Amino acid sequence: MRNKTHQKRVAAIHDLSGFGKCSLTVALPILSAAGIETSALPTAILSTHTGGISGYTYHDLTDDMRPVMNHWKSLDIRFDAIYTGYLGSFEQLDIVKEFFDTFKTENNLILVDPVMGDNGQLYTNFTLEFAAGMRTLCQKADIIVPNLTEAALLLGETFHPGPYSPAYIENILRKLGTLGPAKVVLTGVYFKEDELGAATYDRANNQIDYVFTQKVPGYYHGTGDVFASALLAALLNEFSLIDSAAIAAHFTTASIRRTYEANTDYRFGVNFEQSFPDFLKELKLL
Ligand code: PXL
Repeated sequence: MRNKTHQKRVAAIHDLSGFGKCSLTVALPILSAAGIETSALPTAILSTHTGGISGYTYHDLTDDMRPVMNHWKSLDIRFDAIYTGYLGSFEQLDIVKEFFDTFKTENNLILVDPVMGDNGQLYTNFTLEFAAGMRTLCQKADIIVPNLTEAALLLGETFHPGPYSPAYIENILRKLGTLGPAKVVLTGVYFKEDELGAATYDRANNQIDYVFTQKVPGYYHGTGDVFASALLAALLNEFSLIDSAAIAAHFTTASIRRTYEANTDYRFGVNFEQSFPDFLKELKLL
């Protein structure tokens, strides 16, 4: 049963990229729309994200993160989930681990999106050394949401482009589960060229499920953040792992399709805002 009186609260630890929707400019509106209070701990402030746009400004906030954490602790703020994404420096991995140790309870959820790369490539500013550090952060998570590039980086394996076979995906899911998280949601999964989706793995009952949607041509920035934020919104609204992944996949695909049809620059992020009515209906909030 959903507790109607307790409003859930998330700590969102991501960068704030002013233009080019991703990270906090995606997480905040999506979680808020789903009725969830969201506190932001920015890891860096950029003029735009770093994907395909040159000349961006970058202000690292590593030195501010511990003071923010300590202030929140002094106020005895509790979180129903801690949601991490793009981290701006190696040292932030340690700070985020401290954040987990400080704010983890028996009932809350740590969701780590191990943002590092896509399409077989590391994002600008990321290294294989950082990937090894990210693996140690994933060990402390309840649920991780890598794409197939990030999964390969976490496992120290070579990235393979799709289409994939169920055996290949299931092997990756189980190996990611042995890193520590009880649940894994792997994105960028497809068995046929015209589909794209996600695979979910629940280590407790060894359950693997899939959700697929019709593939929209092109590659759009910030869609991993849209998916992970919508997934968390659904989980905190008490949907099951696979139902949450399906809700997130429908929301993300609808947002990509609208952006594709509007012929928007793929770097600017997707129009997820106009998918909110359908998203809220799927969440049974409308
Ligand atoms: O969406 C991932 C992401 C988040 N934040 C920043 C990025 C990227 C991907 O390139 O550059 C700053």
